[in-house]
Amino acid sequence: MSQSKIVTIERHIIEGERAHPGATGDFSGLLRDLTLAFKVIWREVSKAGLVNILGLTGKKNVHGEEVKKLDEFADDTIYRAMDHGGHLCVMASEENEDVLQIPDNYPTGKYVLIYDPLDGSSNIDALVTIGTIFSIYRRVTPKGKGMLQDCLQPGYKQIAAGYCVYGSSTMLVYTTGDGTHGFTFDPSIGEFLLSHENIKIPRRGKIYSVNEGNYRWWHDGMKKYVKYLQEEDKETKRPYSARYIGSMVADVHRTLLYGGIFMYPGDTKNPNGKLRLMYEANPMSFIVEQAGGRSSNGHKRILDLQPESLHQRTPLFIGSEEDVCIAEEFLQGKRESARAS
Ligand code: AHM
Ligand code: MG
Repeated sequence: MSQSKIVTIERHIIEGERAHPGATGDFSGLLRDLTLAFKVIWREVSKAGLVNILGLTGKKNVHGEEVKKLDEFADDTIYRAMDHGGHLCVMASEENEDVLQIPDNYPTGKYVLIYDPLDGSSNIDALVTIGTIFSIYRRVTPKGKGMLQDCLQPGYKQIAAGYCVYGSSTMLVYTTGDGTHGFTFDPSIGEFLLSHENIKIPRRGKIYSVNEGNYRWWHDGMKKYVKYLQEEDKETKRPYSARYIGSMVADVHRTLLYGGIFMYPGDTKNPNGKLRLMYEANPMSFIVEQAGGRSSNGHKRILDLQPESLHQRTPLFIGSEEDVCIAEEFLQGKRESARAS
């Protein structure tokens, strides 16, 4: 008989909470509500090609980008799944300029939810893998409705983070600071089942992932690093392969499983790159660090950055410990080529 146990995400969360004496079950309730939202989003995403849901709404989000219907649907679904549970005091979504308040008629709780409802949305029409990303913090204000300061906490204060990738299979990956675990969705029973317990990212990979179309705007260190990855060296398994989906959640998911590095650097055109600290970089960094990987803006650990605004952007270098360390050496000008200077 197979020795592998069948564990749903709900059971995993409850057992994780049991390990913490004094836990009220509040946190399990929060994650359970979120899981329901992912199932609802999965249902819409998986029939995107069948129904007349694709196409632009004609509106622009706070970053000036066109919003697709599925983004709005996902944004709305998470808010509606989470506003009434009594677990949260405030939310913030990548699609909304300001924090999202809990309605007056519902109780408030001690947690803060920050989410990117549908990352990689420019790929929706091509049926490429996209995903939802989330971060959970404990509130810092004492009670009642939460405020901006509850959201603007550095990433190391996250108490949980995760993402749900809607791909050829759908998978939920999360951490509460006790390792990174993956659950594959079985649509026939409507459950996320433990499939990847305690994920460990390889110490070094052989894949790099970056939008090389931006090469002309890259800084010198970045250009030299990518050249280094393309040189031949048997010992370090170079040249690396290049893979870039253009959907961060999918690119980082692959990096987590296979190793290597995903990068969205700052450059002369966009000094802070494209990705958002609160919605994308912080949760992915917590997940990757919990799997033994590393994440940085080239100079500092992402999780140590003090956010100043909800939608601030940051350069991101994330993946295998050794790969990110070498990238940092190039970016900081401490290394120019294969040999350390
Ligand atoms: P989004 O949240 O609006 O989808 O934008 C973020 C996405 C990331 O998923 C992806 O890594 C990046 O944008 C791709 O950007 P680019 O097309 O500049 O390479
Ligand atoms: Mg995004």
